[in-house]
Amino acid sequence: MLIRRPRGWEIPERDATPEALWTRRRTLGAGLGAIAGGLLGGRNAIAQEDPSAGMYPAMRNMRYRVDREISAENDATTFNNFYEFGTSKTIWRAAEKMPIRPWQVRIEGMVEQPRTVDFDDILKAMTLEERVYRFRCVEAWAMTVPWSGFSLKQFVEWCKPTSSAKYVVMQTFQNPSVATGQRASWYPWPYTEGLTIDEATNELAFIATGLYGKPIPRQNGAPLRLVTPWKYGFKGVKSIVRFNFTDQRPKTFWEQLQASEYGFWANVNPKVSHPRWSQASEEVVGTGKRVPTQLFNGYADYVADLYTNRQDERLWA
Ligand SMILES: Nc1nc2c(c(=O)[nH]1)N[C@H]1C(S)=C(S)[C@@H](COP(=O)(O)O)O[C@H]1N2
Ligand SMILES: [Mo]
Repeated sequence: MLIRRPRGWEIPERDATPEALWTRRRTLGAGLGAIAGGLLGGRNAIAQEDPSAGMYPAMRNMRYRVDREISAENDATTFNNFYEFGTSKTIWRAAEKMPIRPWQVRIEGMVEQPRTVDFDDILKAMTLEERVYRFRCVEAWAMTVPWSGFSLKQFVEWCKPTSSAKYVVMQTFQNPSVATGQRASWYPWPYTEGLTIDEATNELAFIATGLYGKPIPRQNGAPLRLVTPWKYGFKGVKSIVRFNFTDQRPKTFWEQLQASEYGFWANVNPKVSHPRWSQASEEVVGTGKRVPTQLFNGYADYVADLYTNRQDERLWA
């Protein structure tokens, strides 16, 4: 018997997080932000200096719906993973030291013309939108995050890779004088991640430059970071300075550290346990609740086809 399950983008309006709730929160957030900025300066003053601030909020793309509430902004911006600034989850203050302008991005390898471009020129060339995505860390916690930015597909096409390119490798900046975590020489800095060109041009792959309707904070990977919602969070390399198009599969940061636990593909699968814990359920940060984990983090309709010819590989972290 064939049971037809609605695809993600066919879920009726009533099942998605109500738009009104989000709009109200955003207005409220902006009001509070302005007050805090006036009274306290500090974090908000930094946000206001950002030359891209006027580009947000971007219009939300309603094709991507999530049937749970958007996480509190404070959770998403104070509970982070960014080893360049320390191995704890509270690195947001340390990350404030990271300079994010000027920010040059190198596009190189198998492309028609290698070049170095200014981040703000990339922003101007791309179509900005907002997407609410499920977000699942390999450590079995999860959030629901409104990212703003552009599709990686649009960016890849703009880079003009040649037909020999099979992967796009992305790397974080290297600057141990501000990123003190990089003084720990046993880590394979700079943080390196990669996708196949097929994955990078899947409609879900996204470069986030904003968060909660504002430029993305440093602790979340300013000024640009990868978001691949069907994969574990460690694929989402932050503060990218290099896109290298190549025919060689890269050895990623976590794969170099512990290949038996963190692989190249890192697709979310509740049935395949991490060697040290189960992936069957996840804790939704801020709710105190555990919920069942979904195959490809709920995005199988969009991405399962990418892997039909790769069944002999270790697709699940
Ligand atoms: N450069 C860099 N990128 C990184 C990491 C990191 O330590 N360094 N941590 C990864 C991990 S394990 C996760 S879960 C996400 C966390 O993103 P968030 O802080 O926005 O929640 O970033 C990923 N990207
Ligand atoms: Mo993670």
